[in-house]
Amino acid sequence: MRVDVLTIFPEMFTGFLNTSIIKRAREQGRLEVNLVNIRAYARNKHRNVDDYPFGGGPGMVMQAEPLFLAVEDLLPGGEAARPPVILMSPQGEAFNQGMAEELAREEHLILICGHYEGVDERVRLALVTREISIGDYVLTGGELPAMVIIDAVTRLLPGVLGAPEGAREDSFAMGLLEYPQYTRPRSFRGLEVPEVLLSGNHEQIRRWRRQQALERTWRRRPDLLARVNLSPEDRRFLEEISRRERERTP
Ligand code: 4HQ
Repeated sequence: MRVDVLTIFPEMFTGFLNTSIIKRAREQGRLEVNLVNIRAYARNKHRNVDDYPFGGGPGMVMQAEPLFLAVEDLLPGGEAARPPVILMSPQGEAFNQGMAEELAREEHLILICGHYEGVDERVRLALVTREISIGDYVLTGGELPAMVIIDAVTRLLPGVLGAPEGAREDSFAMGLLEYPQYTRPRSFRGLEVPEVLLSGNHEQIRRWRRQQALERTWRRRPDLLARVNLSPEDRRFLEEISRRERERTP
């Protein structure tokens, strides 16, 4: 997959792109990230890419022209399918695992990192095909959101994670939160590893993990349960914990 990132701070990506799984995916040729400095497309000699808002008010607005020129430079018309042009914005659709899976099926993405009070509305109207938010809080720029998207998408690309189930078995792919994990030693400062995990009984371990994932999700993120495929055994278990809870707090 190729990802073009339009940014005024390309240096923010250096550590991210040269670390761990993202670095390896790039070395393996599974991910190619092309950092485009929006300032290279500024018209005035000061390389400004922002200006005052029409109508007045505080702050500055990112100009349309440098972003249009940058995207047009990336799409000289040769590419048959137009890649998604994604703007990072708190007004976008909330990013989730389903969107990461969808984006991971694309050959090419263009990510636009905004700054200042936002971007000229004509960028949204005529350039952007999708707006994505990584959460309900305000950041100084779209660079961290772009890295979040690249990270979540890259681990889903074929061959990037060692085991092929590695990416699919995890919590959000199953729709549930993760079960508790333990490693050596068996006893740490008086805290013991649950006996069942040492039992070697794989059917019991599977059931325990499923129940832990169900209970955690029920307690912390009950909203997620609505979209999970629950077996009759899962339903019986959830009935049981909710009955126990009702008895504990009448
Ligand atoms: N931004 N999810 C860029 C965000 C944001 C978010 C604020 C985007 C500043 C200029 N982007 N503008 N949350 O907070 O995507």
